Amino acid sequence: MTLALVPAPVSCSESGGPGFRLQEDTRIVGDVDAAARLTALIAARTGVTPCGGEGLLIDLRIQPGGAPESYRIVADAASIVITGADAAGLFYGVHTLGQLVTAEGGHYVIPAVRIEDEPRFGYRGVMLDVARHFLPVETVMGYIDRAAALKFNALHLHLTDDQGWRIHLDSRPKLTELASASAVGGDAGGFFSKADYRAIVDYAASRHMIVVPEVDLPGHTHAVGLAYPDIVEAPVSSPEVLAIVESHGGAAPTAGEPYTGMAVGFSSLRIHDEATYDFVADVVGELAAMTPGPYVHIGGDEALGTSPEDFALFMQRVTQIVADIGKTPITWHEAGAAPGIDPSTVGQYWGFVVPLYGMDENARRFVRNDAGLILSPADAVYLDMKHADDSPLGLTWANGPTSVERAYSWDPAGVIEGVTDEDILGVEAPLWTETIRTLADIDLMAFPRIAAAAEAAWSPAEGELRSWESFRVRVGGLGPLWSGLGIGFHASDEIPWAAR
Ligand code: TNX
Repeated sequence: MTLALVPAPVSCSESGGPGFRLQEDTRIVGDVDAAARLTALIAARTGVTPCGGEGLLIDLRIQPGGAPESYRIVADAASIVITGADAAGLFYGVHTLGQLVTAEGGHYVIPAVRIEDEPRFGYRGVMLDVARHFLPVETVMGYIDRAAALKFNALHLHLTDDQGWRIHLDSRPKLTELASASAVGGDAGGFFSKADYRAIVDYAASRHMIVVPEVDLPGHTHAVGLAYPDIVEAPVSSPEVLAIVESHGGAAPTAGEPYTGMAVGFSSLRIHDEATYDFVADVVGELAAMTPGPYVHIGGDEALGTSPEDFALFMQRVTQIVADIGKTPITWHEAGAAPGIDPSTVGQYWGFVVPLYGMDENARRFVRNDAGLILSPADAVYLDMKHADDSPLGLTWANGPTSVERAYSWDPAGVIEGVTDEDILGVEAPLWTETIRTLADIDLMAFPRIAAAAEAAWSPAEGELRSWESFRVRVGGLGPLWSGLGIGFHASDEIPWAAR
C-alpha cells in the first residue's frame, strides 16, 4: 500500500505487522504542545478524540542530537513513539502521524512503520499577497496552519503594492490613513495594526514558521504616492508600460488616486531624492524591529519605469539599509542585475523552470555573492495560476494553466545551470491575490499544488517515492484529512482521491 505521506519522507519502512488502533482511551504522553496538536489532528481526521485512560501509548519526545527539524516515528500495534531532534522536528513528526491515519474496517489505524525524516532545504516558504486583496488576520492564520502541516517554515507577506499599503507604521502613519482603503476591482482594502502583525508573527512561531515581511520597492509603489506624493514619480507612460496597462483594461493609473487595476510596472519611487531613503529607512527599520526572523524582503521586481542605472543605485542603497540594521535582505531576481547590492542579499527567482531572457543570469549573481537563492519558478509553484482553462479564479501569464503534474515535475537543482543544492536556500510557493478574496479561494487555488511545492522544498531529490506516479497517489490519500480539516481543495481529475 502507498502511504499518504506528503512531502515524502527520507525513509519509510512498513513492518507488515498489524497497525496501532486509535481509540478513545489512547494515551498521548510527553511534550504537552505536541500532544495537544496531535489530539486535535486525530479528532479532525477521525471524529474520535483520544481522552486518555488505560489504553495504548503514543509518546512524543524531544531528543536533541539529530539534524535540525528532523524526527523519527516508530509505530507498531502496541505503541507509537515520535522523537524530534527539536520542537520543530516533533511538530513535523506529529503532522506526519496525522497523515498516516487510515480507515480500516470500522476503525482508524496507524500502520506499523518506521520513518526517519529531515528536510532537504532550510527555507521552505509560502507567500501571501495581502496587497491586491487584503486578507484578515484569521485568514492568514488559517493559511499558516495549512502550510505548517506540510512542513513549510516561512510565511512571506507581500504587504505593499500599487493597490494598497497593508501595515500600520508609527513613523509613517499616512500610509495606512490614506493608502490602505483600496484593492483590486474596487473591493474594500484594509491593513494590519502592529498588534495584528505581532499576532501573526506569534501564531506563525507557535507553528515553527518565521514571517518574512515584504515592502515592494522601488516599483509597485503607486499607493505610497497617496500618502507621501513627494517621493513618488508620476505614473510611467513609456510605450512598453502603456501597453501593459492597456492589456489589463480599466482606468489608467493617475497620480494621487487609488489604482484598482491589475497592471504592473508603472510606478516608481524617486531615486535621486534623499527623502526617498529617509522613507525606506523609517519603513524598513520599524518593520524589522517587529520581525524576529532574519529576513526583510524589499521587492525589486518589475521596475519597468526605472532605468537600469537608477535601479542599480536604488537596490544598492536599500540592501545596505537592510543589512545595516542587522537583517538579511531578500529581493526578487531582477536585483541580480544591480552590481553593488549588499553581498548578503538573497535572491528570489520567479522565472520559469526553463529560464527565459537572462533571468537565470540575474539569479546566478546571488550565488556568486555567496548569499543564496530561493526558487519560486512561476510556471510550477505560482499558486495563483489557473488549474485549467475553465478555472473560475486565477491568472495564466506564467505558461498557465498549471496542472498538478507540472507543479510537481521539476527539481530545484535543475532550474539554473550551475546552481546546486549548496547554493539554494530553499523553495517558496507564492500566491498573488488579484483574483483571490477569501480563505475558500485560497484553498481552491493552493490545494493540491501547494503539496507539490512542499515536496520540492522538503523531500530528497531522489528515491522510490519521488515520482509523479507516486505523488499523485499519496496526495489522493490526503483528501479525507484535508476534508476533515475543512480545506476546500480543488478536486483535480489528475489525482485518484481516496474516499475516506
Ligand atoms: C508577477 S513575478 C508579479 C506580481 C503579480 C503576479 C501575478 C513577480 C515578482 N511579480 O506582481 O501579482 O505576477 O501572477
